[in-house]
Amino acid sequence: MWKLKRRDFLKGLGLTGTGALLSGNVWALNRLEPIGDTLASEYPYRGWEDLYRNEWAWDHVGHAAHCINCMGNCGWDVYVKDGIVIREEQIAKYPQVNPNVPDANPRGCQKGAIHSTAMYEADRLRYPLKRAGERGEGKWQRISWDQATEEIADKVIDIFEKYGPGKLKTHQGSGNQTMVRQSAPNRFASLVGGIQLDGFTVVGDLNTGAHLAYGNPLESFTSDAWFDADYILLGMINPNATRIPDAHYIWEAKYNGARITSTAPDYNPSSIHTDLWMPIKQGSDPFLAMSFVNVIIEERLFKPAFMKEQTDLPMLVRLDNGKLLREADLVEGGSDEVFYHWDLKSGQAVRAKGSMGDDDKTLRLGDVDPALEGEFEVEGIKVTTVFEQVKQEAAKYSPETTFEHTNIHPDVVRQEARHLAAARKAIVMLGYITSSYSNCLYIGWGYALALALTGHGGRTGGLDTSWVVWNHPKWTELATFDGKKSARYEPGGLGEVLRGGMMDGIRRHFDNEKLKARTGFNVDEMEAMMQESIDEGWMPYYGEIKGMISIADNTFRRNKIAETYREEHLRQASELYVNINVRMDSTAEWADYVLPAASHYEAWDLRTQGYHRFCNVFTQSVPPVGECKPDWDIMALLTKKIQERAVARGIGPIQDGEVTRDLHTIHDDFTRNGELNTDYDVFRYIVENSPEFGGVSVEEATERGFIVMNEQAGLNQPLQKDQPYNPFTAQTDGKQPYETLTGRITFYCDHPRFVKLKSTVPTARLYAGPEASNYPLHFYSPHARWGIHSNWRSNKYLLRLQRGEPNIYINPKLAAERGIQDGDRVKLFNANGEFFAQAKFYPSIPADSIMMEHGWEPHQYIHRKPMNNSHATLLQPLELVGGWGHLQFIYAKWNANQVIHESSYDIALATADEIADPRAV
Ligand SMILES: Nc1nc2c(c(=O)[nH]1)N[C@H]1C(S)=C(S)[C@@H](COP(=O)(O)OP(=O)(O)OC[C@H]3O[C@@H](n4cnc5c(=O)[nH]c(N)nc54)[C@H](O)[C@@H]3O)O[C@H]1N2
Ligand SMILES: Nc1nc2c(c(=O)[nH]1)N[C@H]1C(S)=C(S)[C@@H](COP(=O)(O)OP(=O)(O)OC[C@H]3O[C@@H](n4cnc5c(=O)[nH]c(N)nc54)[C@H](O)[C@@H]3O)O[C@H]1N2
Ligand code: SF4
Ligand SMILES: [Mo]
Repeated sequence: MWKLKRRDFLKGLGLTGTGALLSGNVWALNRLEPIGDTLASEYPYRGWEDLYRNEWAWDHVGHAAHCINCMGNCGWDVYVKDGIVIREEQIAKYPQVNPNVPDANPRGCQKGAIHSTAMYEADRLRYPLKRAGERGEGKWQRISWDQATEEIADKVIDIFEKYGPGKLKTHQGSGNQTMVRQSAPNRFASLVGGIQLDGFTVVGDLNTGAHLAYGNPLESFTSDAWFDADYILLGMINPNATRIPDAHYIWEAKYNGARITSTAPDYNPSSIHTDLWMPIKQGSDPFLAMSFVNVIIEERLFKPAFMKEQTDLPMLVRLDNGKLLREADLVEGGSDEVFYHWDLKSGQAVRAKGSMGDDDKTLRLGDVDPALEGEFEVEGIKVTTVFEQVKQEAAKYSPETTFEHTNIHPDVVRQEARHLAAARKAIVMLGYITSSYSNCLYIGWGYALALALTGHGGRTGGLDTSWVVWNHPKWTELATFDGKKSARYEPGGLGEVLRGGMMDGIRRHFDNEKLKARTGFNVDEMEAMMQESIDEGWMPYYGEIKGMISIADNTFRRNKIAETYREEHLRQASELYVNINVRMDSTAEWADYVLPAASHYEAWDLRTQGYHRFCNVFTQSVPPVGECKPDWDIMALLTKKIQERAVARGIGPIQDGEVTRDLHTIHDDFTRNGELNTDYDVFRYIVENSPEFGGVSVEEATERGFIVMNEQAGLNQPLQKDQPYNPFTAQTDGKQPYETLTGRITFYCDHPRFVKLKSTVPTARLYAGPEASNYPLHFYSPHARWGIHSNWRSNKYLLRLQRGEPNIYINPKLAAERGIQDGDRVKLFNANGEFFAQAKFYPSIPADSIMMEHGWEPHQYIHRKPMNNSHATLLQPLELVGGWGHLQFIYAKWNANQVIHESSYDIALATADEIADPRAV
C-alpha cells in the first residue's frame, strides 16, 4: 500500500498552495513551501515556537498552599508573569523522613491545580462594597476602604453603646485554615468579646465518642503512620475523594500485606480499592461496632494486659446505684475524682492511680493486678467492674441480632472481628461524616472499645479521628490575645440551632414517637435537655445578637433549615452585617458591607493543618487583585478605625464581666503597638519565634516553601524526627494518664444524663432517617471530589469533570419505579420544602437511598433553592453534658455537633412548570 510520508505530504501541500495562489487566495496558503527536516536550521519559520516558549516563561516563582478546610495542606510553586499567576505546580520536594516509609510527594489535588484560574473568575471580589439596595438584592456600590471601615467602626461602637458587650457575633468559618489568616479574626474576637462558635461542632466535625473515650478527639495519626498498619477499616470515610494527597499511604500499606476494609452504604471511590466492602445500612454503625465488641468478648479475643493498664474496664462500679465507686464513698471528705480497682493479689480494693483527683500521674500498675471480672464487696458496698457492665451490654449485640439493622452478615462480622483482634497494628478510620450523625458518640465509643479490648493503642493502632493538632504556642498566643481576654465561645451545634431558629423546622420534620424509637430521645426531650445544659451551666449560650461580622464563613450555605437560619440572623443582626471574603459567596450576597480579602497566592501565611509534619509557606506570590487586602491587614485596619472613632466619641474602657473591652486602644492591642501591622509582620513573628520551627530563618522558609517541624510540634508526645506520629504513645509507652476523669480510656460514664439515656457504657442507637419521619428515602450528602465545600464549585474546569449542575445519585431501580431517566430533573421534598437537581444513575447506592454531594452554592440550584433549606438537624443531648471530669465545654473537644444527615426525602420527576427557570435549561 502506498503510504504518504510526512515530507511528501508537505510537498503536496506546497503544490496545492501554488494552486491556491493561482486562484487568488494569496492570504491563506502562499507561505507554504516544501521543507526538509523541521528540526534542522534550514526550517524557515520558527517564530510560532515562541508561543510555547513564552507559555513556559515566567517572571518569578512564589510558594503557597491553599488555606481552605481540605486537610490536604500541599505546597505549590506559583508561577507569576506580568503580575498575574499563570499556573501552579506541586513543590514535591518534601524529604523522606524514614527510608522504610514512602515519602509525602507529590501532594495536591485538582482543585488546588486550578486555583490560578479560579482566583480571576467573575465571582472574585476586588473592591470594598456597600449594599445599595435591600439585603440580598444584589445591588452594590463600590466604596473606599476608608469609608467602609469608618462606617463599620461606628456601627460596632453603636452596638456596644446601645446594648453593651456580647451582642456581636464575629464567627470565623472554615475557609481560613492557616496561621496568619486564622489568628486575625480570633484576636479581634478576643478583644471585643465577640461570639465565636466551636469550629468543629459548628459544621459537625467533632468526634465526641473519641473525646469521651480518650479525652482528646484531635490526637490522631499522621498519614505516614497508616503505612505500617496491617488492618485498616475505613469506617466512615472516603479518602480517595476527601483525603486525596494522603490516601496513597492506605493503599501502600497493602505492600505490607495490610487488609483494608470499608463500610459505606454505597460502593464509594475508596471502597472499590479495599479487600472487603461492607454495604452497611445508613446510620447503623454503632450496631456494627457493638457486634465486633460482642464477638471479641464471646470468643475471648481480648487482651487483658492492655485493658488493665490503659482502660477503666477494671474500675469498680457500685451495684446498688450504678455509680463508679469513688473515694468520697469510702472516706469522709474524699475526692469524687478518685476511683478503685480490685487487686487480685491482695484481695482488696485499691486506689487507681492517675485519675483527675489523684496526685500520682501514672498508669503504671506496679504490684497491683486489677480484676477485670467478678463481684466484690468494699466496706459493705457491693461492687463489680466496668468490664462486667460492658459485657452485659455487649451481650445484646450478637452479629445475628445486629444483622437486621446493619445488613452486615454475621459471618462477615465474626471474620472481621477476628482480623481486627489478630492484627499487629489496627486502625479504624472515622472520617468527619461520623460526627454528622446523631449517633456519632456511640460510633466512636463503640469502635474505641473494640480497639481497646484488642490492645490497639499507640504503636499498635487505634482510632483515627482525621485530625492531628500540632503544638503552636506562638500562634495560640496571638489568636487568644495571650489568653488575657477571651471571645465568647459557644458550642457550635447549640449556638446555630438556637440562634438560627431551627427548632420549628426540626419539629416539622420528625415524628416524635418514631424518633425516640430510633435515637433514644424525641424533639421535646431534646429541647428540654438543651435548656437544662444551659441552665446547669454545662454549656454556654449567649442569646440574640445585634450585629455580625463573618470571616471566611459560608454560613448561610452550610447551615440546616438554611433559609430560616439566614432570616433569623439577618433579623437579629439588624444593625450591622459585614462579610470578609475572597469571593461573592452565598453568604456575602446578604451583607451590608463586603470586604475583599487576599486569596491563597496573595498573602503571607503558614499552614500546618493536615496529617503531616510539613508547615507550608505562603510567600505572597502576587499582590492582591483590585483593592483586596490580606485578612490580617483588614482586621488591623478595622481596629484602627474603631480606635480612632472610639477616641473621637469619648468611649473609654467598657466593663465586660471580669475584663474590660478597650475599644479606644483596640488597634494598639491588636497590633502590639504597631509591631504586627501586616500579614508579613505576623508571618515573620511566628516563623522566628515558634519552637516547633526550630529557628529556621524567614529567608530559608521563603526560599524552600515549607518548614519541616521538629519534635516540639507534638502536643501529646514528641513528633520524632524519623518516625510517623502515632497517637497516645505518651500513654501506651510513657504511661502518662489520659486527659479523662479516670485517667484511663473511658468506657463508663455515670453522668445523670448518660444514666437517663441508658448510655453508661458503649451501646448502640440508630440515626433518625426515614423511619423517624414521613418521607421514605434515606439521604446523605457527603463531600465532593470537585470542590472543597463551596470553594471552586463554579470553576469552569471542575464543572466540566462532572454534570456541571447540582445532581443527585439514584439507584436505577428506584429511578425506574418513579419513571426517572438518567439526566432527568427531579424534585426532592419533605416537610421543610423541596429542591431540584439532575438525576445521575448510581447502581451501588441502595434502592431506598439518595446521595448528593454537598457544597453547591444556592445560586447554582433551580430557583436558588438549595438542599440545606429542607435539611433538619438534631443535637445529641449526651454531647451537651458538663460537670463530669473531661465532659465539660471545651473548645474543639467537647460540645454538641450540628448533625447533617438525619433528614429524609421523597422524590418525583420534576414537571416542566416546576422547573421553569432559566437556570434549568
Ligand atoms: N448538606 C451538607 N451540609 C454540610 C456538610 C455536608 O456534608 N452536607 N458538611 C459540613 C461541613 S463538614 C463543613 S466543614 C461545612 C463547610 O461549610 P462552608 O462554610 O460552606 O465552607 P466553605 O465553602 O469552605 O466556606 C468558606 C468560605 O471562605 C471563603 N474564603 C476562602 N479563602 C478565604 C480567605 O483567605 N479569606 C477570607 N476572608 N475568606 C476566604 C470562601 O469564599 C468560602 O465561601 O459545611 C457543612 N455543611
Ligand atoms: N475533595 C474534598 N475533600 C474534602 C472536603 C471537600 O469538600 N472536598 N471537605 C473536607 C472536610 S471539612 C470534611 S468534613 C471531610 C469529609 O470527608 P469524609 O470524612 O470522607 O466524609 P464524607 O465525604 O461526608 O462521607 C464519606 C463517606 O461516608 C459514607 N457514608 C455515608 N453515610 C454513612 C453511614 O451511615 N455509615 C457509613 N459507614 N458510611 C457512610 C459515604 O460512602 C461517603 O462517601 O472532607 C475533607 N476533604
Ligand atoms: S486544595 Fe487542599 S488538598 Fe487540594 S491542593 Fe490545595 S491544599 Fe492540597
Ligand atoms: Mo468539615
